[in-house]
Amino acid sequence: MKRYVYSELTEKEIAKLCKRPKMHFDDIFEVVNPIIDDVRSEGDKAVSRYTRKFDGAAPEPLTLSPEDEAPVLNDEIKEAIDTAFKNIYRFHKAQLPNAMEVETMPGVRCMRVTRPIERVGLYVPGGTAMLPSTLMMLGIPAALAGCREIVIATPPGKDNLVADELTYIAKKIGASVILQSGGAQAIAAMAFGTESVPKVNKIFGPGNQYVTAAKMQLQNSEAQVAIDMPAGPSEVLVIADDYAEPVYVAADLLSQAEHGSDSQVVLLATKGFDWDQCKQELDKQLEQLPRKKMAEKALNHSFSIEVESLEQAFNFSNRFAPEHLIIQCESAESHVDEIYSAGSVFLGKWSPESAGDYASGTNHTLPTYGYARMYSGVSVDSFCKYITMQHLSKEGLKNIASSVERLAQLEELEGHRRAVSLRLEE
Ligand code: HSO
Ligand code: ZN
Repeated sequence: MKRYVYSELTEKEIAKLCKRPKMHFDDIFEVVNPIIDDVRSEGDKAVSRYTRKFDGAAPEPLTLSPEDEAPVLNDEIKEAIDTAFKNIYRFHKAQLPNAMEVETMPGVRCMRVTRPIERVGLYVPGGTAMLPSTLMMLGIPAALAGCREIVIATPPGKDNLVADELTYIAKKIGASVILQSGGAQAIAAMAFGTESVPKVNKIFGPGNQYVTAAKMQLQNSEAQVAIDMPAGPSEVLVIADDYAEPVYVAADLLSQAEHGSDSQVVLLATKGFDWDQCKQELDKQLEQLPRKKMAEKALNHSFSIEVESLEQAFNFSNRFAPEHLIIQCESAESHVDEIYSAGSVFLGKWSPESAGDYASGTNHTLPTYGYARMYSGVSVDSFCKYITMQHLSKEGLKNIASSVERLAQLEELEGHRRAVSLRLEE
């Protein structure tokens, strides 16, 4: 990990460190666009063909109904999932929005009601890791919001089967369909709908560059589908002071680095932090990781900065806008007001990112690539729409009439003015 000293960095260098590596989508679009076109015109047939081609699997049937599945899990795994499920459910249940009504002027009542997005598609990546946690993070808020149809897409394993952990969770969230396919073909199937896959209104979930590219293309297409957020590699920024435990700091950096060789890992620490021990721990703990190669590559393009004060650290962190921010400082909670941009924050030395990744209750589908500056992570809100309504009494209309009429005149929209004046003429 490269180490910089904050006070020696120029403004230009700081800006460069906050930039993420450029993603090159042109080549990927060339692969993804024909897949999208084929799925649109041929439906299931194209989805199966591409699944065979890219995943080397030919699941039959292409879709499963969770209702008909009888997953078998050992007690320990079941208990682990159930504990996480309960906590995620509790935290997300508290997010359910309340109906709202405001009388803005006497007789003018404005209301807002919430409705679920009817059909949603949840993408659960396969590839280098099977991710039942991601299905909980997407499925639980979808179920709480009241989405009528929940479609899951996930690449089949080499044995042509969807993991029992996934079918177990699919049943708990009341999903109606599991599409046994991944990649751009699965995203296109959910966006357009096929013979066996219902068309959805919004697609959620992380994925590789092909999945991301397909989501980007489809949200701007005739498919009329929304997506959760733009995606980039996973990332963590750790802020550590003299009191931080180097062993834990190293472990947290590695837990993010093992996600992929493109993971972004950043450490901001004071001069008094035990840098040497942290470096030794990184080397030592890295050796013990089965995904050592991936984590090592991620660390090679990661960096650390020695800061003079925590104020400097928070300034940089807010500019960087990390997906995860871990604060290992003496009184971590006292810094909450200094945080403006981050996907999810972990306060104090007993709060590893892994807790939020799996089981504490917060969501792990978060904005990456600096998008925490303007996006939030997935929540119940992501599965809801808000509809405003109003009711005016005659008195109410009288009360706002002059304002509406004058503004309509100003905009030279006579029809608008008349819709009010006509009513009040009698
Ligand atoms: N840290 C990942 C989520 C995850 N971790 C899933 C383990 N499983 C999100 O950036
Ligand atoms: Zn993780």
